[in-house]
Amino acid sequence: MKNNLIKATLAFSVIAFFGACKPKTASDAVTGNAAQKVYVAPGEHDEFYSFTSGGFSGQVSVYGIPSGRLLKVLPVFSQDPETGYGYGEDTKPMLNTSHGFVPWGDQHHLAVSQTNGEYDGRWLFANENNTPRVARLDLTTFTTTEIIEIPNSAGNHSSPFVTDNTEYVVAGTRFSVPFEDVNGDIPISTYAENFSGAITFIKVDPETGKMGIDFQLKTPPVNYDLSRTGKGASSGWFFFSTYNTEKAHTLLEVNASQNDKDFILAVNWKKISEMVKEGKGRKVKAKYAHNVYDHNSHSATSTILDEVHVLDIEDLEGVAYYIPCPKSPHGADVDPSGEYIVGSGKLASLIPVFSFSKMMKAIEEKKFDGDFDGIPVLNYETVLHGEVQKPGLGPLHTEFDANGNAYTSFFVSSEVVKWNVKTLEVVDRQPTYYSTGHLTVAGGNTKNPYGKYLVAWNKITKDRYLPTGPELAQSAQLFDITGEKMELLLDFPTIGEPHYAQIVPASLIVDKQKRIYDINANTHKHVVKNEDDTRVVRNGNRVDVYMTLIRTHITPDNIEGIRMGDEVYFHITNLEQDWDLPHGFAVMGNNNSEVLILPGETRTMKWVPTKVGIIPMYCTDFCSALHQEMQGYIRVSPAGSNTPLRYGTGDKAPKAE
Ligand code: K7E
Ligand code: CUA
Repeated sequence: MKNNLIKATLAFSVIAFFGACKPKTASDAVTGNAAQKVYVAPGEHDEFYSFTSGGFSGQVSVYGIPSGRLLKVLPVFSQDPETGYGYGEDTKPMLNTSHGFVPWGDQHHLAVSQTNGEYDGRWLFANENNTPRVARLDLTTFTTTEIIEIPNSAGNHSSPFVTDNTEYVVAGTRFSVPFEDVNGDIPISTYAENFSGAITFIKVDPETGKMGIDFQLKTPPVNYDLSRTGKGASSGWFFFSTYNTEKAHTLLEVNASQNDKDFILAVNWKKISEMVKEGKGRKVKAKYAHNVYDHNSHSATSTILDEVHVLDIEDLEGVAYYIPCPKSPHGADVDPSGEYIVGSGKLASLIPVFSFSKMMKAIEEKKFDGDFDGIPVLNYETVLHGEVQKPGLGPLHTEFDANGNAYTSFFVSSEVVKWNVKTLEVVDRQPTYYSTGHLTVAGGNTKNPYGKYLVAWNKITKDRYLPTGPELAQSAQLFDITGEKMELLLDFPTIGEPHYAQIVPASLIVDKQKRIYDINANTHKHVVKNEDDTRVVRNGNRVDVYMTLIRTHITPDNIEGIRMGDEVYFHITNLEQDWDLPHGFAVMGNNNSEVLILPGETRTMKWVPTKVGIIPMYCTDFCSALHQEMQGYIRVSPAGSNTPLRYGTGDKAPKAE
């Protein structure tokens, strides 16, 4: 890596010295017109959105491509003080789980909804590893509108991946665990007998996008890493990479790396979904949360469900097969035609490419090498299209362009390698800085990739940016892939640790953008649609403040009669009906966060006074020239005092008695 860096620096000085001519070592340098290719002039828009996972930040960030400009961080699985997501009373239910309120998540993979194997730009699905969940974001508002928990699962890593018409979103478990209907208070060493894997199929309503678990496959206790849906010829199938076929429960780095080959599990989901319709399977008790946000009531609800439909995979005939795949495969990726399935063994020194038609033939002719826990194992050679020889070290993920090329990321040898899917020849390789995890080609997992750009999402940054103490921002690297050789254009830092991303043409999304919420459609339980209806209501020690915000005052902005021991709920409606005019709201000492209220929205913030006296409140979002005037006071009296409840703004503000 050091060498690469020195070469790159040298090459760069060569360019600087001789102008824009392409140096001999162009393979690891930036060419003269790179800046032009990523320059999006002020006021111009990027051609693509990149929805990028935030890893341990739990959020999703949105970048413009090719500029690499950060457009927004979307709160999904973690509380967000910038918007109040997960802090305010109306969004808190989004983070409810069977474990109670979980304010953080580990977000790795994203999937844009598809129609006919292409992005349709309607929804974005996001996984959460730690407390297994799948979220759906609405791309008209760029907000999280639904989160469903995955029971019988732990470490929801092989997720979320969608079928070619978004019939299903899948969620494969990383850890095998005992199912919830068996007593889990058992020795860990009984892993092989008592633990199970789970692959969950979440049905998506084609109109509303609403999710519900249709069925779960109970499988042998292996770890599921990643997956891809079939398309074209292989439409109706799903491919899951597995590791730990050794069934180890300790020191996996050694014990789960014993077998020469693990598996890619091929599953005919279409057939299984028909079996479910015909009544196959059984109900299993399992607790999981289903959280839904409503854009009219501007509120979320959380429901705890208690049952899932389970099918034991070994009981199913003719729908599941194992493809042997060398050395703990990470990615399992399907090319645009649907014919080729690429396995990426983390410890392998070659890339096996499997043929779907050969697989179907082998199944027909029953060419099996025995079985693994009751599931037929296909013969490696029989289903192999071929191997990419000496591609690099530590292949992780592969995406595709529209011209028959594949692009694979290499963590250990720190590079991106382009190879031809049919001939399996390496076409080009470019170093990355450093240790790439995922890579994303625009539309690279669809039937018709857009190609043009590739982004390598790197795990290690080292010296790419100005140092920022012991922790550095992760680096993303943008390549132009329109030519035979890939060309490095740009580095840009990311939020959290990026894993996968989806790069989507802006044209699929921009026209559907919502600009305001219609105040007339607001059905929030505590909405106030004009200032005359604002009020403060006491009920025992609960005080409800029905409040409005409009440029540039708060109604009511003077409130008296709050007492120590009260619980105060501010229900705040933003009366604006113009684009880009949020107001924010905060009270001194409020121990949650501000709430950001968009035009036409209502938000509820809870506040418990902590001392007697005068407490200021104000608008936190710079909304007009007189934003700084958008403020008010709350008078807090001792517990049991008889200060009357009085409130108002301007003429209506309480006067001295
Ligand atoms: Cu980062 Cu997809 Cu969780 Cu590979 S995974 S890098
Ligand atoms: Cu409203 Cu600042």
